[in-house]
Amino acid sequence: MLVLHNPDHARHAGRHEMFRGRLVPCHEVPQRLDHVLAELRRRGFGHLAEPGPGDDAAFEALLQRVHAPRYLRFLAGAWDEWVALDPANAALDALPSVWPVRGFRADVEPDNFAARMGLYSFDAGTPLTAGSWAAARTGARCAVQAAQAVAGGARAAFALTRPPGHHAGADFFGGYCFLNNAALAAEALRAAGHARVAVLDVDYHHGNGTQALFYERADVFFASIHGDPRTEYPFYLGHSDERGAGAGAGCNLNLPLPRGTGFAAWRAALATARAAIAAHGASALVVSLGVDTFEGDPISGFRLASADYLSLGRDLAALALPTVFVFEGGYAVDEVGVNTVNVLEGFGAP
Ligand code: SP5
Ligand code: ZN
Repeated sequence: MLVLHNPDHARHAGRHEMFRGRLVPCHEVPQRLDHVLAELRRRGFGHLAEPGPGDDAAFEALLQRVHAPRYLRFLAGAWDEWVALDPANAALDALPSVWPVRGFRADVEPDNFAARMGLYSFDAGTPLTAGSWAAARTGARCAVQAAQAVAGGARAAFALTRPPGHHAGADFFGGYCFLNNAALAAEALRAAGHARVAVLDVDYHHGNGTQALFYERADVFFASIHGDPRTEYPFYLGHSDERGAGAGAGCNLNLPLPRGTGFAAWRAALATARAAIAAHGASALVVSLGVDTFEGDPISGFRLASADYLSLGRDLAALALPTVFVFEGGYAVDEVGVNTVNVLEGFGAP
């Protein structure tokens, strides 16, 4: 399996996220990806490569198809603006602190930097650092090129990148995510001729960004198995009654599960998702591969064991679809490599 890993990922290295009134150390750290890469090397699994230069115009077109131009412009310039406020800011992460909730205007882009940070985000857990934009952009290239490899005939490919992507929407960051890598992969598959694509999100957290991007479309089916948003982040989306709208009615499937869910119940939800994906008639699959469903994850509540990820990989392979894996969450840093590579090994396209 081709593994495109992001050589710029460590340029995104947040220090702190807001938690219960304090800044606490970030969970989404560079070591996560390093451990997956080390485990791939240890097992001799996959063909490891960095993304190439690719077709720049096509890449830009995909970015603009998924994300709003003003949001992309903001991300590209945000760090310089942050440091321009005060040179001492270079030693600090930028975090938002004010947001336009219901009744405020989102159409007028404020001049004030903090106001734009809030306009383009939904939490205070996603620090923007000096290299966040570079890391996210190269990560998006990994996702697009993994999808292009699969569109070109590969059985599977893995975009091994961070920051993750599935919480990012057309014009907002949050949940440690800036650019929606899974959505970019889905769009790349569509552009390469796959008329119907499915995105299956197995991260512990609902993929609110991906759902929102495709909610009114029939060509991209979205299914997600995740912690019940009544108690679990991102809280405001991911309920089972969200089934798609307009042309996309029936093309969204949420399978929320309670905290404490173990593999037997989780796997039953996966069977439901697989049946729905098969019924939709997709000819290619994108898997938002978060392994924060692990029993040892420090911020999540499911109880999957390391060996269960082999099973998960086998179940995904049974869909018999060309598959793009995109790395998302997983914060038990010491086990993230084993758990992630177990999925790929279970899938079995070495
Ligand atoms: C991609 C992904 O998995 N994003 C998850 C974002 C979750 N952000 C909120 C986490 C809040 C947990 N904070 C607990 C800190 C205690 N040490
Ligand atoms: Zn997650």
